[in-house]
Amino acid sequence: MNDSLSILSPAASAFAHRTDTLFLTLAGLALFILLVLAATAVFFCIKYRAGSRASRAGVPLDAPRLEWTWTIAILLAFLALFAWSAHDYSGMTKASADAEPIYVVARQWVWTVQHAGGRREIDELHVPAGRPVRLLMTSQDAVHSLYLPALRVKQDVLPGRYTTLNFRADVPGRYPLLCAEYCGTEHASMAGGLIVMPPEDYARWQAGAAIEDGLRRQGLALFREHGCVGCHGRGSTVRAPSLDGLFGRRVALQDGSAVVADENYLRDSILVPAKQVAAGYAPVMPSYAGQLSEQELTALAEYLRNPGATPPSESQHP
Ligand code: HEC
Ligand SMILES: [Cu+2]
Repeated sequence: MNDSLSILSPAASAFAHRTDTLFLTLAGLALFILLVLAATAVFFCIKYRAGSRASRAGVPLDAPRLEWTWTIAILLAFLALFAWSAHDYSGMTKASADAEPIYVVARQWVWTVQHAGGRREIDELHVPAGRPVRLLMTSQDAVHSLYLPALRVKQDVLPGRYTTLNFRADVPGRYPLLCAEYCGTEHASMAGGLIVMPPEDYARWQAGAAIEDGLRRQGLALFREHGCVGCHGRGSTVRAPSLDGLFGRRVALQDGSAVVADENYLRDSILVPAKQVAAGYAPVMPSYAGQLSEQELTALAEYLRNPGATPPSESQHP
C-alpha cells in the first residue's frame, strides 16, 4: 500500500498502535454521531417543512425515560473513554527501572544527544529496539518540544530543569524527530532522525565511542576539577554528606520536609544549593551556576546517578 495514502504516519511502537486505536475510535464515534444527527435533522426538515401535511398533534412535552437513558448512556460512554485513555497515558509516562537513560540538550536550533556510554550525536537519536528508553531533556535557551511522531510521544523541553520522556520503540528503522514548540527563526528546520536499531547493533554502535570519554568518567573528572571531592570525598574535613547511593534515595531536608533525590534535585543542589539544604548540614556549599555548561551538568548528573566502582575518595586532598 502507498504510504502517502494512509491517514496516520507509520507507527513504530506498541504504544503508537494503542494511541491510533483510541484516536480512530474517537473519530469513528464522532462521525457516527454526526451522521445520526445530520440525518435526523434532514429528515425532520423535509417531514415538517412549511405546508406539509404531517400531523403536528400529540407532541410529548417531556419524556423523562428517554432523557435519563441518553444522559446516562453518554455519561458512561465518556467515562469509559476517559478510563481507556488514562490507562494508556499512565502506561506511557511510567518509567521502567531498567530504562536506558539518554540525555538531550536542545538549543536554537539543534538537538544534542548524549548517551551514557559516552557517544554524542547531533540531530539524531539512536535507540535500541524493544528496550525501554528514558530521555532526560533540558534546554539551553528557549522552550522546545521533542516530538517523535512514529512513537506518538511529545514532551516540552524547558530551560533550567529536566523533563523526561519514556518510550519503547519496537520496529527498527529511521523516523522523523521534530521540534514541536515554536522556538525562533529556524524552528522549522530543528528536525532530525530517530534511529531504532536492533539491540546488538545498538551495542556495537555505542562501543564505537570507546575512544571518546564515557559520560560518567567525564563527570568524575569534573567532580575532581571543581573541588566537589574536597568536601564530599571521604577524606574531607568539611562536614558534607556522602553522595554514594544518594540517587533515588529520600533525603531529609533542614526545613523538616523530604524529597527524592532525582535528576532535578541533583541539578538544584549544584546550581542553587541554598534552596534545599540537607538536614544536619550547614549551607556552606557554593553555587556552581554559570560555571558549568549544560553538557557538564549532564556529565555530573550521570556520575552522581551511578558513582560506580571508582569512589572519589582518593586523598590527594589535604
Ligand atoms: C565547600 C564544600 C562543598 C563543595 C565544594 C561542594 N559541596 Fe555539595 N554540599 C556541601 C554541603 C555542606 C552539603 C549539604 C548542605 C546542602 O544540602 O546544601 C552539600 C550538598 C550537596 C548535594 C545534596 C546532597 C544530599 O545529601 O542531599 C549534592 C548533590 C552536592 N552537594 C553535589 C556537589 C557537587 C556536584 C559539587 C561540585 C560541583 C559540590 N557538591 C561541591 C558542601 C560542598
Ligand atoms: Cu525548538
